[in-house]
Amino acid sequence: MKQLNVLLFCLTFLSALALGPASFAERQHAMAAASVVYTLRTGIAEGRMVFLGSGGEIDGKVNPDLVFHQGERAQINLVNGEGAEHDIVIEFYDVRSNHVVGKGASSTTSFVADKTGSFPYYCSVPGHRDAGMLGRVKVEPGPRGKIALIAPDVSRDPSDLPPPIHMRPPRKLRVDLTTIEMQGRLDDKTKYPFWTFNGKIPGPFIRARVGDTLEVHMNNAPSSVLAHSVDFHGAIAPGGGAQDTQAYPGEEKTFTFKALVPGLFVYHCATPSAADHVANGMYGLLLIEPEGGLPEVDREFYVMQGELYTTKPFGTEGQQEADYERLMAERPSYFVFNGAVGALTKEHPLRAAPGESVRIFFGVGGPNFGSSFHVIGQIFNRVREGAGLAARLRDEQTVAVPPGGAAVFELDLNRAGHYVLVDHALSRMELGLVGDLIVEGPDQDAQIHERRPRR
Ligand SMILES: [Cu+2]
Repeated sequence: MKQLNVLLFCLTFLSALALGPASFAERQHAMAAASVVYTLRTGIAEGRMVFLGSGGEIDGKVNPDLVFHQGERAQINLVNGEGAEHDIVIEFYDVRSNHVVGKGASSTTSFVADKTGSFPYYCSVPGHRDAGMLGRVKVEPGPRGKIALIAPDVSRDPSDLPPPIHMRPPRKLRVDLTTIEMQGRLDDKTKYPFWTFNGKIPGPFIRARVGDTLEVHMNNAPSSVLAHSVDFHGAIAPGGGAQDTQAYPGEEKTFTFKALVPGLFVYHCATPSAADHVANGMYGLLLIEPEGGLPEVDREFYVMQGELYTTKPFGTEGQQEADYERLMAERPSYFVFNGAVGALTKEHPLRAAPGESVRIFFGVGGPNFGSSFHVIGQIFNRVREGAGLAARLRDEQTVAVPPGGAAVFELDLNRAGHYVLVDHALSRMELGLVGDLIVEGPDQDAQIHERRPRR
């Protein structure tokens, strides 16, 4: 999973040029063009304590060779797979990671691979190197070749949500969530190692009514590297269920809660670092309908916004990887609706007909940036948020939705045309954040510029 990365340090390079003549070595360093990421998991194999490769070419290999090309920025993620204390050391490069203490703990270390050769990496906890935790870093001369790109669509179709509940007594509902780490299409020619609920972003739209009891089955796929969990903002319980649902790869956890408060609520993975899990795609919406449901509309849609932090700039083709430093600095490289660039334009635009009323369940996964949600060419006739999802706002142009927040937007469509979903912080359009609402058919002349009855 964590494999090839090429990150241009343009600014460093430009500033190196601006500073005038520098030594060849300094310029080489400034031009250190590339970042390559490997993930190692500690474990036991053939009765020995070892590092196990995780993802990509090294997946499942014992003490794999970590191959870099000269000048690449090397990043090694270490995940504690069995619980003993470990670290990773590469003496030649003076690299020492933080110790990972306890199962599931992780650390990241990086260096510039500027000298070619073969160098040992090992665990420096006394006895562990001799017990088997020893491998090799290989730094090869010359640039790395291009990689093939085939990755599935991870974006959820915004029309993929359950129908309204209407009138029925409260009952018990079973909710199945499976956490899946997978390569997916981030852009036309770019893939990314997403973490998902049920293989799509956002996760499944969960629909209940007030008074229902939700029995959540949280399965962490056996192919996962990390622990995952789920925190329901609509569950009034410690952590929203996050403590009860922490699941290691291959485990199932259950958590039951009663839907006490009607509203539209975000759910998300809450395994540390939660920001990392959310940025990688682990969020979704839970609707708890008030008794009797919401007023009927012609169409409903499900849209969520999030941002990604990648090792290479927006628009780079090939393999992208998560950049933890950018995440901590809150410097996103992509903003997306429903998980990927083009999710709501090329892949799954919203479609409706003139004369129809549409409802958009809109939430922000984030993890760090809210949305100034706006539809170009439309005014929100009704906006529902807070107490009982009453239409608190009417005829609004732009509405702020914070990270971990959600609101219901209703539009009465009269005129055919192409309308555009945006965050009105419009720079984000250039970083992938745009969706299409395509209204096709004859205009409803009688309705144009007329009000529908108040709901
Ligand atoms: Cu997670």
